[in-house]
Amino acid sequence: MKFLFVTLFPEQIEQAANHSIIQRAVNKGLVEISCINPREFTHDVHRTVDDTPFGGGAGMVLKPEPMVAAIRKAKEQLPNARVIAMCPGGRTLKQSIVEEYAHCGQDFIFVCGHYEGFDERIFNWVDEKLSIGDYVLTGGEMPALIVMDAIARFIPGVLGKLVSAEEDSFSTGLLEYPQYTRPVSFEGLEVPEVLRSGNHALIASWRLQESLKATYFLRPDLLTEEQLRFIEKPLPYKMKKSQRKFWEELRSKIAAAKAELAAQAEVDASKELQEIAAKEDEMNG
Ligand code: 4G0
Repeated sequence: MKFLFVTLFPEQIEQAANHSIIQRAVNKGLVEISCINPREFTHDVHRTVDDTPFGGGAGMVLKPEPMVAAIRKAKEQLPNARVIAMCPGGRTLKQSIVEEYAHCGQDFIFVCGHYEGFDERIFNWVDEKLSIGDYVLTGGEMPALIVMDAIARFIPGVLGKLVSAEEDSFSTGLLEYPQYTRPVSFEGLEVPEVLRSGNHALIASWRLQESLKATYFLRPDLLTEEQLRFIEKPLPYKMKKSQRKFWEELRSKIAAAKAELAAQAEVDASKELQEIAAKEDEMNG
């Protein structure tokens, strides 16, 4: 898969491409990375790429002529590419978008901006605006590199043989379950017994329960209606015995975790009261 970056700072891209997994992918010929610098398409002595905004306001705006000339050149080189402009106001990236990109069979042109953004007219040469999250950075290069990295993981051969991006927790739509490696006991903290049992069905069930539990507490917005209903409401009657056991176990896990959180909150509150009392004593001599 080919990735072309339209950027005023190609060194930033080249530097990132010379590291670990992405570099290996490039060396294996699985990924091709190149850059086009809009500054090469300026004609004045100062090689001007930006200017002050019409209507006033702080900051500079990227001029349309060099940007569009660079995008045109990029499209000549990758005629089958999707042209994506990295902007804070774009559609927010998530794993399902990454998967769609990875499987669409197209190459990618990332248009990276700086300053206060692009002249609006360049978007006539762009397929979509994309953001990696609700924050503003000094340039679109890091966001574009993040998008490339996320896509590249899906190209067969980029990750190790035994790892598959398709099996990522996020591709299941849930948060990841806890992982452990040797030693079995570390500073008094034990690896859960079930993971050492060798019972693969039990392990799979434990992992799914842990993923569901973590998602329920931290990102309930990721759960489907059905998953939420199963977790929160008493179980419906028609269900296989093993299935019923799974959800009952999960519900009791969640109840235990909730009780632990509540107990901790109580401890924290009483600590705080003690501290306030101690400070008052101090003040009153
Ligand atoms: C375009 C993307 C590009 C417009 C780019 C800034 C964050 C992201 C840039 C602006 C970026 C992101 C309007 C400030 C360059 N920062 N969240 N900075 N404006 O993906």
